Amino acid sequence: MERKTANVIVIALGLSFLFAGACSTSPPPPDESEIQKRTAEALKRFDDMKFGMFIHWGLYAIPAGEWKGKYVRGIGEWIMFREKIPVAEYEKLAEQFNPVKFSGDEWAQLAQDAGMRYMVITSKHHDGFAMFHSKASPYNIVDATPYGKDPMKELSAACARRGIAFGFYYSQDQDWHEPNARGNTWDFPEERNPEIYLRNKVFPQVEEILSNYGKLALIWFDTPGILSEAQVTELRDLVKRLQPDCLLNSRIGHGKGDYIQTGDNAIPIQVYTKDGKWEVPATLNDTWGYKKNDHHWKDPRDLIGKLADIVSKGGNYLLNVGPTAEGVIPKPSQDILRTMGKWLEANGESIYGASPSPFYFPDITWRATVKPGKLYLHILNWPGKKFRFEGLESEVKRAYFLANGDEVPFRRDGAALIFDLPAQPVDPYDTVLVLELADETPRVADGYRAGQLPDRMDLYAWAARLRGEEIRYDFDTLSATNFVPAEQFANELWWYPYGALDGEYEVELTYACDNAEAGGTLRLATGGRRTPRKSGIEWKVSATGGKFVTRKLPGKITVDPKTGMIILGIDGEQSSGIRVRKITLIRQTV
Ligand code: H79
Repeated sequence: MERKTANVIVIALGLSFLFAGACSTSPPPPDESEIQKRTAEALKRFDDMKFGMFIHWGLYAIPAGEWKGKYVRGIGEWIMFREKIPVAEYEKLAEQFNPVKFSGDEWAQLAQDAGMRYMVITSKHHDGFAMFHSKASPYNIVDATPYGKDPMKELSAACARRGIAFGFYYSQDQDWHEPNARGNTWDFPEERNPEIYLRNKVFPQVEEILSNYGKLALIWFDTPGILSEAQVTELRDLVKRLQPDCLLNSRIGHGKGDYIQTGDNAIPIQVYTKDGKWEVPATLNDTWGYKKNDHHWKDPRDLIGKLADIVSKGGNYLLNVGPTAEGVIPKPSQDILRTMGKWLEANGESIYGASPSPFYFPDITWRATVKPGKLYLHILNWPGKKFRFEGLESEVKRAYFLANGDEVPFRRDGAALIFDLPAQPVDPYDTVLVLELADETPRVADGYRAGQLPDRMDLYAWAARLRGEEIRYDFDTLSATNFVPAEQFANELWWYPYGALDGEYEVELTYACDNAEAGGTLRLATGGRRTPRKSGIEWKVSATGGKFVTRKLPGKITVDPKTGMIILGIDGEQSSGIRVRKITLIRQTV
């Protein structure tokens, strides 16, 4: 089997050189101004979609987070890397891959039921295995598995029938199957010649995915690393020549993308519009590829709130499912997504095609989206029967709940509006209150506009990425808990400023701690994804008698516009029960 594969690779090598040669005689890419125009139009369509389905599906769904009887921590599709599984051994998984329960129609129907307007699926992840029929490499689902069919044909067609935009994820830089790509250090020598890998695999395969599956809304590249700017430019030109309307994400590298990805599961803390369109790739549990032991499903309340939060800040939400090796999307994922779809059925007007908030967000009570003449207030944490909303100067002609049309009484009190709300939310996840305005675009009072942050800023646990396998968020107490120490992947809160903060800050902590839980060390640090952490504040956690209190921490942290994240961790064997509701940053004026 290995010998056979090797032979086919040699033949494929020869063919693909011919193939690459053929490209140079095909028409040149459209001129740059035409590309820019088509890209701007595609971006507008993409911006309107707001919500998409990400699908991570590959050979890693077979081990499903377990290798040789042992549980493997971390994201499931990284199992080959984490366990340093030799190519020859990992390749054998293909012989078992037979997703007889796969139905492109069912997957596309689920996306439609969820209110998702686009879909992005792994055509090839870091493990190098093509989930489509590739002539460029025999290591693909048609030629190397007993299944022998190309599921991407069925899936792309099912999406097209439903008007769901379709795109492919393609790992262009890491490929653990190839000696000249980045990533596999356990099988192959250190020297790499990515040019060989690009000519023989990436360019031909990207040409295949652009040629055989209809119109692609986008190609989603990932983890840029060793490819040069010239190589990435060639990759971009290839895509734009074959499909000028196909968008490229920023993870193509070297600033050649058309729109930005935030970090995985990373939501900016405030409205973020200065760098153009962006998208948050996010998981429904703690993995992308299927893991049989990961039952840490996010609450629909969290996900619907995050959708409103992201759209309020100018982003799209790309939410992942990890189908099994049989081709089934796990039932909990399906249930969660259909719950989101129900909410969108009633409230989609406030999401699709909406513009971001003109206000900054002082807390987690509400978020805001905008359409001509309308302001949508997404009430995520019910404020009780009186809701005081500050900073809107435009005259409000009418206020009503989007889900049922019920009028909401209100009056003005200077710069504030006071709404009379029912005692209970209309929707348990996000009640949308529509304000019909006398103005086409809302006029916002000075001091309340997005980008005008006050000197005291709350960062709530809800708005942080929960990082680690044990940490949990609790809606009743609005707090994160279970800061269990872990050797790898510590349980932490990560906030992403994305340029919103700049300066030196003192910090207050709002938290609850029983006597028995006190004494551990709380760490507050800043860092980037590629830059080392800068230690900020260390503080011995004191007991609060179990009640929520706010305490000033000693020292300061420094955040500049380039700071990737603000990190809060608690070390201490006894500390897991501590509850963290928020930190408050107090800007120091020089
Ligand atoms: O496709 C998904 C991930 O597989 C991919 N991006 C999303 C969309 C991704 N590639 N790299 N990363 C995410 C960062 C991964 C870092 C880690 Fe690890 C991989 C942490 C644990 C496994 C590298 C290996 C650092 C520690 C071990």
